[in-house]
Amino acid sequence: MPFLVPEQRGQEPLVVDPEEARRRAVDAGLIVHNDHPLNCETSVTELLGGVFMPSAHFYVRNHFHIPKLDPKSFRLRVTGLVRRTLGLSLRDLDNMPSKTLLVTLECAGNGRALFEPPISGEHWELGAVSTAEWTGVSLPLVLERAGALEPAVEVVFRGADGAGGKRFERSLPLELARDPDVLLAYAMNGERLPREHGYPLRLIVPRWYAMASVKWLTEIELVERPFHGPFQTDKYWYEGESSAAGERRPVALQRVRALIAEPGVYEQVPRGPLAIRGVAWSGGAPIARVDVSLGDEFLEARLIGTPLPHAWQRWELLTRVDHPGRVIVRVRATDRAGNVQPERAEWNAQGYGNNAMHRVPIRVV
Ligand SMILES: Nc1nc2c(c(=O)[nH]1)N[C@H]1C(S)=C(S)[C@@H](COP(=O)(O)O)O[C@H]1N2
Ligand SMILES: [Mo]
Repeated sequence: MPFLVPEQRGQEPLVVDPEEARRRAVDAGLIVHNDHPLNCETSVTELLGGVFMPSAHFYVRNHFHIPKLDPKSFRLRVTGLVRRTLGLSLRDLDNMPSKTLLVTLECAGNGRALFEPPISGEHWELGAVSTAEWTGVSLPLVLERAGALEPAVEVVFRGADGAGGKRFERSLPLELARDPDVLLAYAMNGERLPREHGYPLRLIVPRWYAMASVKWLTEIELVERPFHGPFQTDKYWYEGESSAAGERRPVALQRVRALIAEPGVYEQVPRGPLAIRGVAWSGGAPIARVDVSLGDEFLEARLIGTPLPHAWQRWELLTRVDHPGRVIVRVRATDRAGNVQPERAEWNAQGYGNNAMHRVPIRVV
């Protein structure tokens, strides 16, 4: 697929120079899977910075080139079944009450590379997940201002990115769009959104897999029928599972999951005290417990800090290893709704929701 250089104008949006975007990702130490469009993940050992991930280290998942939107002419259009059609400038949004939330985004394909038999699609290992502090306007405020009309059942969110007549667009049922924690975010970690992450405006849908969090958001349309765009109808379904007998289920909330950030894969650790640390999250409910095993039995890890409703939970286990040799460290998270991470996630044809227990082999010396 040919890409547009920034100077080209026409039907397709202006785009960020892909080479420049790739260089920025490489310089930040991201693992690049694809540069046209840019797709890159964080190394798992880096997930354990502070509570949030510096924006330059946050994974990037794009389906098209990065559109280059002009902040001066930018308008968020709110159309369809509304009493008043709106065209909100960035200043209009800045002048509305703002809300800041820590939210973990995870790509539904995170862990796809670990499914057996292998699945085509972006080969994410485990770093297509991160947490940031997002600031913006609560979506219901804008919906109220526009005034939803009675027959509306869904809200469609359109991104400015696309190619060949296809755009990235997804919908949410109107009741979900009325959740005050769904944000029209213009800032990430206290600064304007980087271009990669949706500048100047993106949706943030807490606790959902991140395909719902539409970047470069330029239009919101209220519609009276379920929406059927390709990113809604063809992609983001659990299908081909042996247990589901031909049924398919839409990908929605993030499944419960923990990752071990420390020690790293094949790390050599000296005999004696050993600290095992990582993060855990679930779209279903806050994390209730994290258990770690170095053999057969599981030991309960300590949860660090206050649990946040939409962001990952850091955890640690301080233990000992006294015998030299290979050890497999495994971790299993449980959320307060009782969802427990499985040993293996069920294979599905598009490779989504792989929340299998994370296993990290190490060597005790
Ligand atoms: N407009 C637009 N929004 C998008 C996408 C996209 O390609 N275009 N990708 C989605 C997917 S699949 C993911 S996982 C997240 C990634 O967000 P990030 O790149 O800020 O990490 O954005 C979502 N929003
Ligand atoms: Mo994704």
